[in-house]
Amino acid sequence: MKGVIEVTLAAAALAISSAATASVFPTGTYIYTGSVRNYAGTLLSEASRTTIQAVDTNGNVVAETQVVDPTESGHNYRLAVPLTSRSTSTSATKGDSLRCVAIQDGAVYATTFPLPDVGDANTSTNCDLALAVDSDGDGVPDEYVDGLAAWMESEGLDPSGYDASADYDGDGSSNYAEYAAGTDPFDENDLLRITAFSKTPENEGGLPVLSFEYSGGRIYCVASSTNLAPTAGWERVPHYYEASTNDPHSAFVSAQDDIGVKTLYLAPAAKSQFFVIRVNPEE
Ligand SMILES: [Ca+2]
Ligand SMILES: [Ca+2]
Ligand SMILES: [Ca+2]
Repeated sequence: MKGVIEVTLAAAALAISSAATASVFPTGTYIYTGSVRNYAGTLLSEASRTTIQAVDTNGNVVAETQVVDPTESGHNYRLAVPLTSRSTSTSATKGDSLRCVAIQDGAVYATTFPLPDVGDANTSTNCDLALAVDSDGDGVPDEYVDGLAAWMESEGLDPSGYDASADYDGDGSSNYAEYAAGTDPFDENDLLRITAFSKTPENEGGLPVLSFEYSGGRIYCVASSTNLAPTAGWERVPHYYEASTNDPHSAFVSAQDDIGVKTLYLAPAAKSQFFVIRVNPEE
């Protein structure tokens, strides 16, 4: 019997040691709740067969729920994100940036939504969502295209022939990219781009600094490459810093209806690097 007890203790010690090495432990949940409406403003019910997901900046689905019949307060979804001491592919941690993806009968809605940053464990936040319909599956909502009709006519284009892959103003940013970035597809001076680039003095770290104009309700990240060859691999820069703080951020999430110029400080990873700015990254 003594031998059996010793084996059991050894196994328990091993389990504790491997958990300590991984350093990930559950800390609770963070709840997003609110109303999901269609583009016309109608509250969705369980019959809509709509799934709401919380997706992290690496594209991992960390939580998922079904839209239900609205409660008296008008809430029809409740998304519980599992929290752990640090983020994993199936959990988040306080301060993480997540976005919401909506799926109806297997079809992904055209619009994704930045969710408010993950807050304290076992608290909740309200987040109302308005879904857009994309009948032709090109990633651009019908309602957005409808809103362009008058402009297209004035440009001599057939409003029924909107082409997401075309570049109506010839600024190098496709119509889809202009929709995603919230820029004007008929203004060649309006597109998502780095508008200023410099380095801090060497005695302040020699950090690359870039600025860009942002639109509301979007997630932005930076990717870098050591060369500009067509085969260049663009790797997402894992963190940036705000001018006033040393806190690392993995993505910049703009508030709904906000626009402005954002300046990011980056940690250099190579002697020579090229940078691009990306909006609503899938990964
Ligand atoms: Ca479309
Ligand atoms: Ca364009
Ligand atoms: Ca443009």
